[in-house]
Amino acid sequence: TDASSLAVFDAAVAADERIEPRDWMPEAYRSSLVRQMAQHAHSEIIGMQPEANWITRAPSLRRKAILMAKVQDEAGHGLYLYSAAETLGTGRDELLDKLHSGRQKYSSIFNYPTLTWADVGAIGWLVDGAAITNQVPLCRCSYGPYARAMVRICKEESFHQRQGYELLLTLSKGTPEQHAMAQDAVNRWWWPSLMMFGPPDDESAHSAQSMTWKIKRHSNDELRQRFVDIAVGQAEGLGLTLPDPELRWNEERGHHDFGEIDWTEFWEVLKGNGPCNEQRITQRRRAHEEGAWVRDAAAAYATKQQTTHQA
Ligand code: FAQ
Repeated sequence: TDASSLAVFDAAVAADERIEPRDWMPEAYRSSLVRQMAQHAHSEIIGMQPEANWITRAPSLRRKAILMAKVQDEAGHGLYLYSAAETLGTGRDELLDKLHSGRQKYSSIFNYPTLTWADVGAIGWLVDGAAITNQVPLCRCSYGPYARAMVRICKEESFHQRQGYELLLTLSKGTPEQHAMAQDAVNRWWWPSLMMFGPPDDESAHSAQSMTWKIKRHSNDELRQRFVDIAVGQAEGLGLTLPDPELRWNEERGHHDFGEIDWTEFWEVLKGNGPCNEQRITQRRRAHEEGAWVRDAAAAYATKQQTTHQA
């Protein structure tokens, strides 16, 4: 019966065991996981766009090769995550359709423009840094396929974060113009990076339930605080300033206090009114249409292989 299945499920979650695709699970657990994993997968593939804009303009062959590898990794992360979501019974076609028709979200961060080369560094340092802070605990997510995908993704994200830091450090120690460019990029990416962790806990619709199910292990505000605490020391190492006059160490809390996030801006970006929402989704739909022949060819090839092997 459902009651005894639920008891088995609850006991497994309580004992920190993994829920696997064939295990019984509450429908709401399944749909919330699909929601989060799909949003995560969409973020990876939409997230390729802001940086891909700089591949042809990278300042050296070395930088170009590194950036191409990073953007390809992001495509790979999208694929692991769509595959992990498929284990819950939702196909990639369906999820992509929801992205293209605006029924599923992707991270707010990718709706901001990459104005200069230094933005590639700021994305690596701050956006990948925020992504790792949020994703390391997801390696212990109760759903097995998502947790396992996250292990590999985190390793690659950590390389991405390093390359961003190293890029920014090079600019920061360069000419005064290069230093200014690095500082300007950090000024523009800092606050949007803090928004990646989601709304404040008291406005986070899914947090309580997701934490009970051990999909999420920490609240949005806890992870945001962790990220701020890490970033402060790294900014010092870079010789750059974080654009927040209220940022200071609070001895009593053992954490940094920081200024108020512009939540109006966050909700506007989620509603589709960020600086690049339109451009990102248009580009994504076009890429999907232009890739139709590849999907058709791959399907035709698979059918042909199957018939050849059967014969
Ligand atoms: N943007 O109740 P909560 C990357 C939505 S990293 C857009 O707190 P939840 C790597 C939320 O979906 C970025 N929407 O939600 C990379 C919900 O709406 P819904 C991707 C947001 O799920 C780097 C509503 O607000 N990482 O891609 C955002 O408990 C560089 C209420 O929020 C992940 O997705 C936002 N920032 O917590 C790639 C990590 N925040 O679904 C390329 C996995 C919230 O009801 C280049 N996801 N919303 O319509 C998570 O950890 C969680 O889903 C949170 C949100 C923490 C993002």
